Formats: sequence, structure tokens, C-alpha cells
Amino acid sequence: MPLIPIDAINGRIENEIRNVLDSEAHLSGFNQVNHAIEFLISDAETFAAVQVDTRDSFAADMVSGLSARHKQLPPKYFYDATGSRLFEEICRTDDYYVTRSETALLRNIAEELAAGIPQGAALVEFGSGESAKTRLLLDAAPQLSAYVPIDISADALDQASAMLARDYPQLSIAPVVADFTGHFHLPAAADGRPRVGFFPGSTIGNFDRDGAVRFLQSARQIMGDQAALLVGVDLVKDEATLSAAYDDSQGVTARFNKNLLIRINRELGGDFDPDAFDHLALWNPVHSRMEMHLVSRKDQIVNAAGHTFSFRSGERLHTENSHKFTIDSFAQLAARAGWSVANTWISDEPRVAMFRLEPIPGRSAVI
Ligand code: AVI
Repeated sequence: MPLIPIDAINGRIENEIRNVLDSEAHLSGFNQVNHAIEFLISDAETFAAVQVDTRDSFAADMVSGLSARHKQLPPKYFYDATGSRLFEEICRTDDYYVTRSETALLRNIAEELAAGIPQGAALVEFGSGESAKTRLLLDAAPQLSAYVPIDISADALDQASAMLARDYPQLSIAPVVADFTGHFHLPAAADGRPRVGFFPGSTIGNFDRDGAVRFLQSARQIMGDQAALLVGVDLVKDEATLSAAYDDSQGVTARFNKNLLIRINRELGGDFDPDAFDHLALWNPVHSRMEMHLVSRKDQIVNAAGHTFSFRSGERLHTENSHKFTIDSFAQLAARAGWSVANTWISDEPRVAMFRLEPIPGRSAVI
């Protein structure tokens, strides 16, 4: 039985109890407490399962990725505590324009976005992290009744939820610890409410095309037919701007990339020497994406998770794809998943876009 850090679930327990007490269902006092305890137990079980599952799948993904002919690792493993902090640092660099452009855009269009949010709606955020950009929406849309942040990091969720509960006391906050690319259920706080999904930051660009379609299909299924989805997407632009964004002059992105090796050393008993690899960021025009790789500086043997891997000098370990879209290419992708573009907003240069998607009537949400 895995140990569950009780502190880590306190915030969510509090929220679940608050959600039950706030719910419009007229439960007796006994049923309310019972209901809260059920949530508490299922929350603790989910948390424990996510922790164990994450460790197991990291080892399995690492072994299969490093055994492949073209070595690769899924980018979701960048985000341990150090990786998450480095990503926040990347977002503050002058070279990484994505966060700056999108935040400025959200500030400009917050009222318009809010006008499309129905009274009493639940805002569901996929991969919420610090929920920093969300505040722009929450401030502009006091008609929201519930906020459902979904994130794989229980710590990030707890911290963000506690701050939001303090700053938005009228809002029911119902965090969900889950890998949003996997299967999960929305909490009771979203039941019977119109739903608006929020997926900013161009994270959709980190999926391959089919993965992006699968995510959009699953979001359509989870959110139901009366939903809208706001998606932030980076747009194709000149190569120099793109390359600088993924190889910033302060070297923060290089440290972020190499931190993956440090994480393997710590969590999977690896013996990578991060200095024996170079950070490489390149534009792939065929797939319309920025790619990040770690390039071996020499012939070397590395051990991790009880396996041995050999690298030739110059051999690449592919760590991330960041797809860049045009307005049309994104609309086509969304249509494959049963969403149509209801509205598009574009930032100032360097340009990123925010799309409001709505379900295509008559198109099934079944995956
Ligand atoms: C989280 N994601 C959208 C970032 C991106 O632009 O693909 C991650 C990142 N990788 C390097 N810099 C930032």
C-alpha cells in the first residue's frame, strides 16, 4: 500500500467538502458527510495511483524510448519540481515569446471570452499548473460558479487551489489530480453546469497530430455536448524567432532539456553525465514543428533502471516536439475531433492564437 502524504490532499479534501456543502442537492447532514468522505477516499486513492503509475510508466517509457532506433523520451517527463521551475524561468526569458504574447492577448480579449461563458458555468482547465493565466478569465467572468483545475502535480494543484479559494471565495474550486491525456471523470462540482474548457500555453503543440486529435476528442467526450473549449496555439513564424525561443541566450532551455537526464539519474538510478550531451533546437519544416534533442558529445555507455544504453558520438535523443499551426491547419485538426472554430483571436507579434471551439452538431463525441 503506497504512503499518501496527507498534507498534499488537505486542500482538495477541503474543496470537496465545500463543493458538497455548496451543492444544490438537498442532502441530509448525514448524507453530506458521507458524500464528503467518499470523495476523500477516492481522492486519496487517485493520488496514490497517479504517483505509483507515474513512476512505473517513467521507467517503462525511458527503457523503450532509449532502446528505439531513434532514441526518444516523452516531454511530459520534463516536469519534475526542478523542470517545472525551469519552465517558469523559460517563460520569463525575452526569447520565449509564447507566454508573453498569450498573456497580453488574454488580457486584451478577456471581456470577449467572458461574454461567451454562460451564467453558472464550470471552467475546466487541462494542465492547470499555477493557474496564472486563468485569473484573467476568472476576473472577467464573475458568472462562473466552479473552477476545475486538472493537473498531474498534486503539489501545484494544492498550492494554486488554496490561493484561488482565498481570492475567489464565491467560486467552488474542485481540483482533479490526473494526467489529462488519460481517462478521468469531472468532479460533482461540474455536474449539471454548462462547461467551458481552457487549454492555454500551446501545450497542444507538444502532442503529435494524432495525439492532439485524441486529446480533443477526449475533451469533447468529457465536456459533453453543451460545451466550449478555449485553446491557445502557437503560430508558424520565421525560423530565427522560433529557434531563439527554444535555445534562449541565457541557456535556461538547455538546462530544462538536460534536467531530464538528471531526473533519470535520481529517480531511475541512472548514471548520465549531463555535460556529455549538447542541447539542440531545430525547425522541422516538414512537420511544422520545433524539435528539441540532446546530442551525445562522444561514444558512451549509460546505465539506468537496470538497463544499459549505448550512444554514438553525435547521436540524438529526441526529447520534444512543439508543433506550430496556421489558422487553417488548426481548424482542420479540430474538425477531425468534432470541434468547429467559433472564434479566433491573434496576438501582436510574435503571433500566437486563441481559438474558441464548439462541438460540431451531430458529430458523435465517442472516441
Ligand atoms: C509547455 N510547452 C507548450 C512548451 C513548448 O513551447 O513546447 C515547453 C517548452 N519547451 C521548450 N521551451 C518551452
